[in-house]
Amino acid sequence: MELSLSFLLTTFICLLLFILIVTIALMYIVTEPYPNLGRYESEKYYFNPSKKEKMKFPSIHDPQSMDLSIIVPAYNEEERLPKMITEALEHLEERQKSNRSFQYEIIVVDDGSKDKTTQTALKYSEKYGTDKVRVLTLEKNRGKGGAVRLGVFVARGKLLLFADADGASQFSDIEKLEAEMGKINKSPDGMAVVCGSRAHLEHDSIAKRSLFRTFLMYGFHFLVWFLCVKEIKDTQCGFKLLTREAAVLLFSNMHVERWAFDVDMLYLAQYFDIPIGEVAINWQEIEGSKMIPVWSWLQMGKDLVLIRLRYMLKAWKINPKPKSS
Ligand SMILES: Nc1nc2c(ncn2[C@@H]2O[C@H](COP(=O)(O)OP(=O)(O)O)[C@@H](O)[C@H]2O)c(=O)[nH]1
Ligand SMILES: *[C@@H]1O[C@H](CO)[C@@H](O)[C@H](O)[C@H]1NC(C)=O
Repeated sequence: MELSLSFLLTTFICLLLFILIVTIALMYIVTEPYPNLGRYESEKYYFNPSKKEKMKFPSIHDPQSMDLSIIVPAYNEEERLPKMITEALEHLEERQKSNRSFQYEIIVVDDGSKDKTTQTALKYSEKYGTDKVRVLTLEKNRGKGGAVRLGVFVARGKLLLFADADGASQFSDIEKLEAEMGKINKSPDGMAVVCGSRAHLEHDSIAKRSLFRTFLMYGFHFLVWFLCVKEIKDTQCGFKLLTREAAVLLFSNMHVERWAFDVDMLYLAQYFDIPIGEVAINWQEIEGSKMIPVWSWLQMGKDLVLIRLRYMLKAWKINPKPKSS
């Protein structure tokens, strides 16, 4: 009796170990160790509507040639983009008026939209010139992370901000992010990340949300904290500022192109000991979010586990010196 029990137990443990080893082996076999940083040929150009010609984008590996690049990932955003971009342009133009040497650009990345996002954005290229507004139209939908990455790779700024097209954040809050950046960016290689944060609004949103959504929210926060990112309360806010050096390193190594890309990026920032700041910003819930709650929460949970596992097992490799392509 005793013998058979211990035998059963041993068999069970062996079986578990076997399954674990097979899973890890499979993960190694099916996982690409480095992210695919390739682009289609057409994604290396932007269109100048005034001259009606295609122009080649510069590279993130070139030296910086202006102060600030705003990268706006946009997927089917013809409705929401105009308000966001107008608000941004107003703010940036105002700033340029008070300081002539301040130079900026906005890069709208159309993530393979089915609507007229590109045409909508090109109107601003025409009005403000392609030195200020450029449109990168992706051949296929990649997901927000993939869209931001390709925007980063053609940016000229010393600082890079990515901002959602829905205008949920108040654009002028960028100055809060820059102020924090000034405080934490002390290293000689100039690497730092500042995240806009909605953590201070959590109490209000709990009042408005169903119990179930609140539960999902806390579950997600716990998983992020437990598995991947300990320093930041709100990893998902679509308003983040990076130095050029940090952007090259992080976006060349980021493996996730869909929702969990923020977590991947911050996980890597922690790995490289890049200082991370978090600043409370104003936020408005905007109609038309494309998230399907339960399904995307499940997917994000799965992504978080996989991110941690793949980096831990070194199935995903990290390249500390991304070379110029
Ligand atoms: N849903 C979705 N958004 C994308 C995609 N690629 C880029 N985006 C942009 O990512 C930003 C956030 O999207 P949204 O659906 O508003 O997400 P939420 O604000 O987190 O609810 C917007 O600027 C989108 O246009 C994509 O493949 N799917
Ligand atoms: C004006 O902008 C330039 C470039 O961003 C900056 O170096 C300079 O400090 C600014 N001057 C003032 C007075 O803010």
